[in-house]
Amino acid sequence: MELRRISLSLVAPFETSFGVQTDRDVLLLKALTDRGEGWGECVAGEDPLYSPEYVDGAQQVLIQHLLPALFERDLSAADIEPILRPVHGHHMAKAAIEMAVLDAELRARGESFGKFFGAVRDEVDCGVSVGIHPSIAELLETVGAYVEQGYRRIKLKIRPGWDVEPVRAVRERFGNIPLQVDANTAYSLSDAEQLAKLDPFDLLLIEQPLPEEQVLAHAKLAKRVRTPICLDESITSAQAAEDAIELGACRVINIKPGRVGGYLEARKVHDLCKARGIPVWMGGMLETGIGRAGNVAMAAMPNFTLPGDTSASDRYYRRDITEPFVLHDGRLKVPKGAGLGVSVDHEFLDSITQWKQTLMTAGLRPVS
Ligand code: NPG
Repeated sequence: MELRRISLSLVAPFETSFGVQTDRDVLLLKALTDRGEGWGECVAGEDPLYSPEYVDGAQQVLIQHLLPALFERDLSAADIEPILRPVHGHHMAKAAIEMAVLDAELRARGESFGKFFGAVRDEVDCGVSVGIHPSIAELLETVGAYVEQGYRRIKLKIRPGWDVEPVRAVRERFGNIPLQVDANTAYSLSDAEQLAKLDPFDLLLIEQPLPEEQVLAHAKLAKRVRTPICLDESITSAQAAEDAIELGACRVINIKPGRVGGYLEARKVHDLCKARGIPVWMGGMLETGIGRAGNVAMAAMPNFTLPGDTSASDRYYRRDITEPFVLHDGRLKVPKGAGLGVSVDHEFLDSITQWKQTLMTAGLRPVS
């Protein structure tokens, strides 16, 4: 397995209730197998602000705990989660391994991620996530540009002090566009009255208003607001999804493969939600073209009925490490080639690589 850290600047700062991001420090994995190579992207951020995981920790746990359990075994992607189960948590690190092995496996047998997931569409509807802005005027300018580009849904990041006014302003300016908000856990149940002030704006959903462990509080909040509640951070597995649905904590679920430990668990969340009549949509974690390729493929599954945070490459990066995903009529094409179906621009990748290490079998001998 080759591990690599790359640095990419975002085209614009992205502010959420948990901080401002201007750059991405991405950990990539390349599985080197006897049947070919495969790529994985770890979505852990630089700091543990979205969830407990962060990229330095992911790198450490991969090298010290996860990869040693896997070497010198004849592995299929489906074997990885059971083998790694004794290590608690670290879903984003585990997901990156599974993704790299799945990519190698599918490339070797000439099957695309889309085909593997049972994609029912060639293209997926795309939304865009709009950060907190310094002023309403600047927010309207950003939203206007995305609407112009054809995005099929706008998501506004909110936090206490930046919620009803930006939503009102966007509704007044852009009318009836599909609109939703994301609080990234910034509220408490005592804010129910404030959150109910969003009800008149006909939002598709309010995403993760309360802290991730407060699933019951979400069920209580759901009785006090009309807008459907969607969970993101709280849904760490198919079991967590089942429990949240049973409790009445959410009517919609955001699926992020990294958050649940990989694409195979994400597929279970999709299937469970489909059986329970809960629509899902694909989240985004500012992925490069590698992560985006997998996410776009999964978003072509039948129960992904709402536009995802699967935006075009140029919403994130001036230059991506794969061929760019380009928006056509508010949609991205599902890659058709084997595995992830994208190719990595090695020259560019090497130019932005900050650190690289190859770990081989037998005691994790680093090879430089
Ligand atoms: O388009 O990839 C994207 C970004 C979508 O808002 C987005 N992601 O809370 O869902 C989120 C947020 C995020 C980004 C979370 C980076 C964690 C890391």
